[in-house]
Amino acid sequence: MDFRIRYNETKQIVETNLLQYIEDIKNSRQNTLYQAMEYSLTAGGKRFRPVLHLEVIKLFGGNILQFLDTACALEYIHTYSLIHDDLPAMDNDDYRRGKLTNHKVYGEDIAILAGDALLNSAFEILWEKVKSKNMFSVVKGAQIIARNAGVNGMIAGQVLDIQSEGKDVDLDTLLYIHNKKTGALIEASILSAAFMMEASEQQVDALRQYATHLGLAFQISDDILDVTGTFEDLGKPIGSDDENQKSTFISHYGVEKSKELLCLHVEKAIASLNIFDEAEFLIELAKYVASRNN
Ligand code: GRG
Repeated sequence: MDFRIRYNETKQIVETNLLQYIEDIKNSRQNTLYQAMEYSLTAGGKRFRPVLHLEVIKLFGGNILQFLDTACALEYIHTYSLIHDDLPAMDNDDYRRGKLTNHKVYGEDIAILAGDALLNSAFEILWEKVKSKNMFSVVKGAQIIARNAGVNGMIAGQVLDIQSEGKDVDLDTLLYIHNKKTGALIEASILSAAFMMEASEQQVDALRQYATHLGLAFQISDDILDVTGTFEDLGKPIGSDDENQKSTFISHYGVEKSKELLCLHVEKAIASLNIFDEAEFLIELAKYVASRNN
């Protein structure tokens, strides 16, 4: 298995299908909203969460073409969170993925609404799946996405992240912020697939462990890249965490110790998969998180 080729193939399938759920508003009265949603949906990005979701579907022998809806819903939620995170009221960023941020192109009002619309569209997609499949496993999969994106998940992490700016937070708080802000949607991408494929309790527990360590590794690498990366690779200016006085693994541990922690979480993520016979891609994905440059 060539990891890169397989990743890019799955990513390509996601990208081909990403816009179909909002085609009905293209060239309608809501064309501006469509353009703003399309702008951020097609601005690039690794498609890490939908790829992860579809790879867990494959782990259980599922047909990924039947789960493109959930995969795209996850990318919609991720894209909404980035648009809102970039707003002047939050991180006030001008660039993302090498392009101007949504509000810089469409204005703050439309950017807020484009984010809202992406979140709502994600749940329209999920409700459509729940309705058409009428299966408890699909309800459980959709529920974990709602829960982990919500008040005890990504939004909770974002709130505490904002409230911690400029403060010297303790390690517990740092871990809480990052498990929620970044980890929750990564966990939802994995566990929604596991639930929909009717994984056993033991398999769900193993994947939950994997998700926790993968999420932390992803965040630590993000913090490291904010210090050691380049504008060309990241598509945004480096040093923004420091500028926004964010609590990060770098502010807490420094670069070298953060790199050690990153390796530790990648190792633990991989070890969590030992009950599966065919988890090679997920193992490679964890290693990729440690070596990524964007
Ligand atoms: C606005 C409710 C709300 C939440 C925002 C996503 C987020 C929460 C904040 C973004 C801040 C940030 C840099 C978090 C670190 C991890 C992260 C989510 C990075 C961006 O995700 P990638 O690397 O982005 O998957 P691409 O561009 O590849 O899609």
